[in-house]
Amino acid sequence: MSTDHSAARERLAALPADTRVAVVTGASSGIGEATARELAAQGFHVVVGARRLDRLEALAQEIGGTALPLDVTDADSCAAFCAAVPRLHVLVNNAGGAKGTTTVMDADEDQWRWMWETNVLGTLRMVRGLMPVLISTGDGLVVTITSVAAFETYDKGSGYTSAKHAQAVLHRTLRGEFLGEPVRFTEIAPGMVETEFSLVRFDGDDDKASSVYQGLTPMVAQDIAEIVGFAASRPSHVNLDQIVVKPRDQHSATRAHRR
Ligand code: 8X3
Repeated sequence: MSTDHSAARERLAALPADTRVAVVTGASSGIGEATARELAAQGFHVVVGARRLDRLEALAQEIGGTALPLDVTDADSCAAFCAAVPRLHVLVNNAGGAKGTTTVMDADEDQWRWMWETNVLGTLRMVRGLMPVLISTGDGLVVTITSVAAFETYDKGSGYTSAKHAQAVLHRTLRGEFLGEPVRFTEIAPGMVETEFSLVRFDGDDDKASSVYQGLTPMVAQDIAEIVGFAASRPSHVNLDQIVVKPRDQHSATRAHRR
C-alpha cells in the first residue's frame, strides 16, 4: 500500500463507530460526483475513487470524505483501493461508460476491451475486493449503476450494450449468491443523463455529444444520485432490486420524443 492508502486506512479505521462509510467509484464527475455529495449529505463518510485526482481531492475536501486513486481497469489499483477500506456500508459501482458507435462487423477491439474492463471487470474487482468488509460490517448495500442498455440492444451499440448486460448479470447473480447474508443489492438502470457520458462515447466531439440530448429534457446526475440516496436510506430489511429510470421524453434506448 502507498502512503496515501495507509493514511486513508488509518483515518477510516479511526472514524466513530456509528459513522456509516460509502465507496463511490468514478466519483470525479457526473453521477458519481453527485452521488458522493448526496451520501455525504446523509451523513456518510464517502471514500471517492477515480483516476482524475485533482477533481477527486477537491470533492473529498468539500464533503469531508477521503479521496483515493482508482483505475477500475487495473487490478492492482483496485486491490490497493479495497485494502484501504476497513469497513463499509455502501458500495456504489458507478465507474463505466461507452466508447464509439460501430456495427458488430466494424467493432474496434480496443473500444470493446475498454468497455468490458470498466463496466464489467471493474465491477467484478470492486465487488470481490469489498464484499468481505460489506458483510463483516453487518449491513451492506451494493448499488450498481447499469443502464437501459442492460435491457436493450440497438444497432451500432453492441460493445456497450453487451458490457452493460454483462455487468447487470454479474450484479443480479450476487443477489442470489449472497441471499441470507447481511447485504442488499440495488441495480439502477438509467436512460439519458446529461453528463460526460456522450462526450466520452464520441471521443470529445461536443456537437455529437449534445445532439444526443437535443429537443428533450434529459435527466441530470442529481436525479440518479437522489435515487441512490433513497435506496441507501431504506431500512436494512428492504431491498430495492431494480430501478429503471428515464426522462419522460425517452421511451427506450432508441426512441425519444424531441421537440
Ligand atoms: C446510457 C443510456 O439511453 O443514453 O447508459 O443510451 S442512453
